[in-house]
Amino acid sequence: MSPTTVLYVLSRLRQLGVTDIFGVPGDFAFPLNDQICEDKDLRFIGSCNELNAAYAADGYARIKGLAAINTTYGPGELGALSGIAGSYAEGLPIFHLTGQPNLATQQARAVVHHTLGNGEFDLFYQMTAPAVCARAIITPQNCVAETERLIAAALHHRRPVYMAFPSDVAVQPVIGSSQPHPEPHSDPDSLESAVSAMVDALSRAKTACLLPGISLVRLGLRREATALVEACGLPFATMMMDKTALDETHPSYIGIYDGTLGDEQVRAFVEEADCVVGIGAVASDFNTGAFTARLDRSKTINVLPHNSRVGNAIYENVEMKDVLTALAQRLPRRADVPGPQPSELGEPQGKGNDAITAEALYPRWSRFLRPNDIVMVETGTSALGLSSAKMPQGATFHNQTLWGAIGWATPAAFGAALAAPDRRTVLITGEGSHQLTAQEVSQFHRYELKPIIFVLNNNGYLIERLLCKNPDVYYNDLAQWQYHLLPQALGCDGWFTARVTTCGELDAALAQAETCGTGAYVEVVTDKYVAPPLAMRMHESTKTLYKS
Ligand SMILES: Cc1ncc(C[n+]2csc(CCOP(=O)(O)OP(=O)(O)O)c2C)c(N)n1
Repeated sequence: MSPTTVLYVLSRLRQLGVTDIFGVPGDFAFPLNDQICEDKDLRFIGSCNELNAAYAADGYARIKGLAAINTTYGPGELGALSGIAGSYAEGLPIFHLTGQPNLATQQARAVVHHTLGNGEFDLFYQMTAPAVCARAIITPQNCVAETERLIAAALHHRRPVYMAFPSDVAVQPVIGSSQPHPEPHSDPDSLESAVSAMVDALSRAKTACLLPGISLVRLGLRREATALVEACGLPFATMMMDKTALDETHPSYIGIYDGTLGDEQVRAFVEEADCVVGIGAVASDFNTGAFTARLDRSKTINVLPHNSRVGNAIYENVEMKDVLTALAQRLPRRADVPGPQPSELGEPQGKGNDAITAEALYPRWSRFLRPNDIVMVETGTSALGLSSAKMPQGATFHNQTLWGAIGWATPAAFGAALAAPDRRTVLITGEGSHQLTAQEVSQFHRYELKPIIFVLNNNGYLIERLLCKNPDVYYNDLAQWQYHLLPQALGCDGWFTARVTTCGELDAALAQAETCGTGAYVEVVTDKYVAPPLAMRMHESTKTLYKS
């Protein structure tokens, strides 16, 4: 007997490493919900809402390489759509499985709940189109082929895909069979031309460096990229979105390159190099220090997932993995290009009853981090302050640098923690962002995870105060919450919680959070305008940031 359409899809997702599916159940999705729960190798992870489910899946995919969510028709799936769009921007393959009314209902154009009441049933399928790289409405006949097409698309593009199951189709057996699509491979001639051009360019360069980018992480190529760094001996910097693409304790690491807003030594070294090799780095606003980075295209190489550029020449059909491996074999090791030492945040300032300044806070947070931590940092001033904190060995820094949806980090930290329960998850979020999705804190306790959560309470949307015309305008103010009381209300029994307003209290809370052995939630209260230096430089750079 053939498996049902849903069972077929679930078995393929399991083979790819998905063990948890985030979502909110609903009647049109019951056949999917039920079949997930009946599978002993899968868990249905009930989220507080669909947006949070999508963010949790995004965090999970950052650790495991891919993830899945399950929503119901209409309001359910649309709730997730903004999160799915974020995963698209940030290059994460998420499988969005949604349940639809059965075919008889659709054909009768019946007025049923979760519709606009106009008999149109494909509207949400249409709405999802720009936020996914492939989509399908499943039938028994197309299920196998469409599943393989969508898996191949999601893994090739590292973007979300969408599958809709009419509720009767969800439990019907698949018809036919198919094979997984072959993985993409490089065209040998194109690969040879690309790699030769890169080796030539680098051999002519007196100074050179690498800029490893986020796509190598998304493709799971950390090992290959590190091998290249070690083979060629060249220094590497990373941009904001790419932070910890490679280990920051590596001796070849020189720091974050962020145009004129970042470290001047790193800027000068990168921009004065005769050749800069990007490995999937993206020249976005926050990656380029508000577009102040100056990299002459003629002296840059960019190795992208499926093609490469050397100066102005593009080489199609070359896989990043093959290019990295070939370069590691063919580039001579150079010891003649010494780079600067990465800067650190220095000694924490302040003690006892001193108020918590930026110079007190960010160095303390930096010192708190441990090897292999998952560090989830929200959009806002905290991400800017922590971008130049040197991460310990194996620690990975995660931020939604391109999509930048506030509220993402709290559920994403939950998803990441669930994906790697043996690693410590540290979430750092502004209180304004936290207000969007704070209820997802409850899930950590529900699934016996013990995160360490810092909520930076600076009485409003500080990064917006620094970017808008009038910092004190009231749209940047917030309802005042008792943040440190939230874990208890959200069922996180036994957690260590604290609200700290002085350096002494902060030190005590950090020590407790480190050793308490439970989840920890610390509200860090600062003055309204306590901002790290990079946020202040952003404040001074609105002209280039908004290209006026
Ligand atoms: C979903 C969404 N809505 C609105 C914004 C605009 N926005 C960007 S940062 C920010 C404020 C962040 O404030 P907070 O989390 O308190 O951090 P702070 O900068 O104060 O440290 C807002 C509202 C956004 N990025 N995403």
